[in-house]
Amino acid sequence: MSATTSAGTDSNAAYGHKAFKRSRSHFADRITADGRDGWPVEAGRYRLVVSRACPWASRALVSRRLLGLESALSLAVADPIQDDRSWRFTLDEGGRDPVLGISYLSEAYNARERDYPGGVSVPAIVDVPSGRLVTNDFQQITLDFATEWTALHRQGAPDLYPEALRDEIDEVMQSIYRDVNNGVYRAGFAAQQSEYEAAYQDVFGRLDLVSERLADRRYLVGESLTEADIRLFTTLVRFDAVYHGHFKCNRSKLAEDRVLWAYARDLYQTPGFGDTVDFHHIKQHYYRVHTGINPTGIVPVGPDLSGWLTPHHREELGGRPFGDGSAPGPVPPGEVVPPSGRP
Ligand SMILES: N[C@@H](CCC(=O)N[C@@H](CS)C(=O)NCC(=O)O)C(=O)O
Repeated sequence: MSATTSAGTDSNAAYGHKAFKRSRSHFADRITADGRDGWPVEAGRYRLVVSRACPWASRALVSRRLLGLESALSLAVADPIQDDRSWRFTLDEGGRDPVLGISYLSEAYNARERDYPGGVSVPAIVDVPSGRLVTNDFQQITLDFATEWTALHRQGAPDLYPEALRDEIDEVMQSIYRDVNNGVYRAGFAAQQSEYEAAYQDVFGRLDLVSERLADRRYLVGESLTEADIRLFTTLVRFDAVYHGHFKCNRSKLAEDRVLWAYARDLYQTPGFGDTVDFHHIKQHYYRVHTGINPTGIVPVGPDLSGWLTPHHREELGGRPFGDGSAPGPVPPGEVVPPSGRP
């Protein structure tokens, strides 16, 4: 089996000498309460396809859990190792997603647009009755979960994108996206020394600022969890396992920054965050798929994950994790991350 990816967005830059550039999501239809793009919010109609390795897809996993959308929006988890046809359902019996009946996510892309030339990416939402991809717009999917899927939210779901705080949330997310979420990729896939060094400076310059911001406040914006925390978390949780080594973001480890490490552990231990994370999938994907930057495909044994479960003491800063709401219930039985992926 080939361990290289298809014309993927995350992996291509390392092979040419062009700067890493993230492509825009091609399918940007939105699933909304009023169905204006032809895709109304409807329980049981759509399937969320993720890889637990992927930080962009993991945003959707966290948000879906926090909002209690699990029974309304079913979940397909792809094998963390893509082959030359990209994401596939080899973790499922017979190598097929049991609901969509397909072996490769590309089949849903093709059902939507024949011979689509771009990369096949997760997260993706597929319309179950027609088998067609609806959206792979990772920036919009979670915002729509928070604001358009409200009729299907669980009782006690938090407001992850409160109107009064949107400007501040957007501003914080924008700089974190540029310098941190995507910054680690720019460092990891840099094809020139100068490009790598610039990205490295961006990553740690921003993390230092974020660490200062979080020194005396529990969450990034306001006093409760928001979309901004979800987006920072999905990068922080991967930091020591893959970005520090594989992407050469190695000035320091997350675990060496007192504030960020406590913040990340606080979120990890909050229901809806850590229970979506599979460290095994994360390491397998990055180290085995990106053969341009790790040609041997050897997956490191470390780091020791036991620290993730240690006390963080962030509750002393106050804050109300779920605002007026409450924590989500247990993970649905079929979605529990196996012990191999947990600390
Ligand atoms: N949809 C977005 C972002 C999502 C994304 O990049 N996901 C990665 C996984 S982390 C992916 O599926 N990449 C496809 C590939 O590398 O083949 C894009 O097109 O840039």
